[in-house]
Amino acid sequence: MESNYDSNSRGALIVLEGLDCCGKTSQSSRLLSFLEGLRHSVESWRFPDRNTGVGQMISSYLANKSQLDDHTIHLLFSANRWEKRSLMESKLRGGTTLIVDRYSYSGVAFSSAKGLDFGWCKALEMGLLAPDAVLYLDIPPEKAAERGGYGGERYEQLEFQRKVAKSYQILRDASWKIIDACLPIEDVETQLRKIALDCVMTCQKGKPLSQLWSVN
Ligand code: NYM
Ligand code: MG
Repeated sequence: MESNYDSNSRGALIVLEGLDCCGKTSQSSRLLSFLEGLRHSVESWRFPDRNTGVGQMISSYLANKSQLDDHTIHLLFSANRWEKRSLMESKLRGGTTLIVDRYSYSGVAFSSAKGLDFGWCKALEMGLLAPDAVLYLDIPPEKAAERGGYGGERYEQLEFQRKVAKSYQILRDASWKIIDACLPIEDVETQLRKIALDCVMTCQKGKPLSQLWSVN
């Protein structure tokens, strides 16, 4: 019996990554409106998810209201993704596309920029769902700093962001889509729309879910 229904049909996991102030958050919401406008089932997520208990500990650390050992905060960031894993999987399998502002790559890039072992940071992410697309909004750290949006949170300093940019370069693989984030906001948006739509269509047709750290 032939059927048009493909059990692998699902929503797409689309991740936006980049330095602080690269424009991820505004692009995520633009992308959300675009896909909603096309009547796709879509949600916008972000990590850290500050709404959970773990997320509140992270938020307080980022606001310099609490001090934590570097490994400990790394574990919390990772736990914050693990606690959302099953919901993420059910949303995707249910056909909802997720646009996710930061994911495991931020975890590895920021913590390894502090000097934590790269392999150790990556290991904790093993088994989380692998994105169908990683969109990296590429901006020189100096340009991001000029945007003046650093909100006084921990990590939002030029010297540190330079290190994070280097870590992202090590993490990057051929599947990442690198977008020049210095372009006008509408041009960045146009590029993201195209990549995201392709990705949504591919997943709708049927694509098995995979896990980190597989290469797409
Ligand atoms: N961050 C984010 C990490 O250090 N590790 C992680 O796993 C994640 C998801 O949190 N400077 C850092 C990057 C940001 C900060 O994120 C808060 P945002 O997107 O600026 O609210
Ligand atoms: Mg920030």
